[in-house]
Amino acid sequence: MKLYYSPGACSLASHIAFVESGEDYQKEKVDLSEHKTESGKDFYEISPRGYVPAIETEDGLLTENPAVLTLLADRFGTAPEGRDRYKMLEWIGFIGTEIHGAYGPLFGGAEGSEKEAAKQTVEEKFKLAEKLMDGGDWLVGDKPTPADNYLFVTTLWAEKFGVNLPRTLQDYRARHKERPAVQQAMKEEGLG
Ligand SMILES: N[C@@H](CCC(=O)N[C@@H](CS)C(=O)NCC(=O)O)C(=O)O
Repeated sequence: MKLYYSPGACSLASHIAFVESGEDYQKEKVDLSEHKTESGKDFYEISPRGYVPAIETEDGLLTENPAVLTLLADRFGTAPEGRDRYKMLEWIGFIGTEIHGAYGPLFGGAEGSEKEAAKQTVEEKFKLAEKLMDGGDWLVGDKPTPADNYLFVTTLWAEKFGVNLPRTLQDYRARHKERPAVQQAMKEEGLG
């Protein structure tokens, strides 16, 4: 498989899953401001949506975090079974639409009161995430799934935009940073 990614973007969640799997894979960086790949291709020609993550599989291109993260969890044996599988999907939906979505104005360059309002919305979503986690170390079960990788990436964005994180999510972020796969994927993306 091949991962199209951009440093520090939501594709880092998939990148961590690839590293953690220990499987062979390829990756190519995408400059999202130009929608050009590292090898000079127009990314829209590869993926009309123009978003990362995008993965090339034997069956063609797959995009959208819920699909990509679930496929990787299935392939790499990190998908929980039974009801927990749906709990993982529930989290991926919540993270994508509620948390990632709430960052939209911040990624869009909002300033002043618009920026402050967006930060407040993101903070409220994190408070809700904290409540839903109910004191657990990971989102589902006793080990991280790709849903955790995704939530982790959004906690990194909190650092970037000066969003206040609840204490338990600061600890959650720190727990991820101890994972060797997280350290390696971040290093490969040039993140500190
Ligand atoms: N609906 C997509 C959104 C993914 C997304 O927002 N990707 C961002 C990076 S985190 C991106 O590629 N943005 C490029 C752009 O806006 O053109 C998904 O869930 O995968």
